[in-house]
Amino acid sequence: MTATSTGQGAAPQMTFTVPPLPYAFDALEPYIDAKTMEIHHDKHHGAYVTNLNKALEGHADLQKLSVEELLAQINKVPEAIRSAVRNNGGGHMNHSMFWKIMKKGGGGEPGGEVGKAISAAFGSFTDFKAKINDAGAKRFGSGWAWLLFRDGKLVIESSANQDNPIMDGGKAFFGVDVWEHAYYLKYQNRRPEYLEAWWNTINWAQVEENFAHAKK
Ligand code: MN3
Repeated sequence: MTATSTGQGAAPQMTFTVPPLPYAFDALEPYIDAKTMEIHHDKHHGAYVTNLNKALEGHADLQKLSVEELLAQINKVPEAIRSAVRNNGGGHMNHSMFWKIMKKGGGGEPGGEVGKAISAAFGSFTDFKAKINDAGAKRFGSGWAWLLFRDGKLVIESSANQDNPIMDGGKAFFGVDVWEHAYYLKYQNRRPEYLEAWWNTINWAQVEENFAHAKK
């Protein structure tokens, strides 16, 4: 792919960047190993951002949009770059949320408004957890399991590849990556074991914040 020069006097180009991981690579040990975090953040997320920026080269109108705006109107993106924007933009948006909802010493049960909303929608935290694990385990191939608002209701869904519920009107604020790259080094084919361990990393304060934002 050839790089496009913007030339002198052109408006500054918006390019997407990988947000720094808000903790050390080994912060989520023993649940998620340091090597997985390093490759996942630097290489996988890095590649999504590089490829998203490449896809948008020469599309000044699209470069002005946030990744959320791009994906919410993915069907209006020119067909020639639509798949690239969908996959790499989705990858960028999904992982940007994923890093933030984990932390060192996370886990436990959610309190606050999100805790109440989860119990009201799914019966109990235990039931909710089982439903997310089930959605993640049953997603064939690569994808994500999500907690989202759809038509004003709190629901659990899974999506393929890097699709995000925003692509068809959902507002996801919590989710888990079930691509093999998220767990294979430590868990190999044991996706349910990874999912079970992952709950010990959750940053519920961040999820509460995401929930308040998504609810609006
Ligand atoms: Mn991933």
